Amino acid sequence: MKFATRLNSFKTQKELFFKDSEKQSLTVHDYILRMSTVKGLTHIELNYPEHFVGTTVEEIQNVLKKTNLKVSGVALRFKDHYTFGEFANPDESIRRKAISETMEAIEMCDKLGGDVTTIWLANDGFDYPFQLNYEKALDKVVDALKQITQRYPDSKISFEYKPYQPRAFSLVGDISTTLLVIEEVGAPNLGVTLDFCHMLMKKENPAYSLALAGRKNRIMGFHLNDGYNDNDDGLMLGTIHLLQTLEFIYYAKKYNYDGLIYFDTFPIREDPVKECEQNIQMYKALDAFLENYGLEKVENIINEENALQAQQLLMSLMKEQAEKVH
Ligand SMILES: [Mn+2]
Repeated sequence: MKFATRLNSFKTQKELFFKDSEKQSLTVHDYILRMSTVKGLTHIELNYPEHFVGTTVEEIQNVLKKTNLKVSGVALRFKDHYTFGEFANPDESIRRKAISETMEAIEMCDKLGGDVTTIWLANDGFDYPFQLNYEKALDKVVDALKQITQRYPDSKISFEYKPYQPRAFSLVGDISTTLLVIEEVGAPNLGVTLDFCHMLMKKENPAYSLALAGRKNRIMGFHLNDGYNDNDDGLMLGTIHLLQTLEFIYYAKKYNYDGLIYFDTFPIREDPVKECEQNIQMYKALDAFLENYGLEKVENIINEENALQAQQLLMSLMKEQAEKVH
């Protein structure tokens, strides 16, 4: 299994890892070295352009050589000029800048040996009724994605949807709209990244969203975490929605997902190294439970369409863990 997590999580709790004298001048390289102390972490994901400011691809490669970590991919972080949108920005020059920044990110991803470039359009959306021409905006997003996917047909490009924040409504904010856009773009190298908190925010059942993406053969990335539904809380895996997390992992196995498992969590008061290790442990424990229980047995339960039996799965999980303790 391939596990990655957020580099920016490793900027907190500095005193646990860095010396006082180092704290003033920390760079992406220092954070990568800190990430390399996480047991079980195999990959890192870098934000573009954020993590490439003041460094080069060669320097990042040199730091990675000192560790056992590889680059999983690059994620777009549109900042500064993009308050009014990225691919649907009303100003054509800013829109073009968003498209060219995405292309640069894909090239960086390829140079670093990454697998997937992830696009999250933070600002393409609206806050008020009568504020946006929906069809025109969607046309612009589809057109941008067509340009990008056609220019890099051998690179995997994934769309991460989020229903709101920072906008009141995202233009592409749920699984169905994402799959609609992907179908309109019509490129085989475009897929979807499923973020657990984003799905909860939209009141989607995460495993159902995964099944829909799987039905269209568009699963490209997972961002796992947990939260209290209406906010992008970025809590530890399985802490709030344990059974839905178990169901999500079951469907990941059913669709033979072998891509990256990225923990999009925000440890602020926790040691980020231990927090990440615990996310990996949790994923592996839930995965191992499903293996031991038997995927066929789980499928039989699903086919029974019986809620009482489904609840027994949770009882079995608790029992197995309790037996391990004794
Ligand atoms: Mn995410």
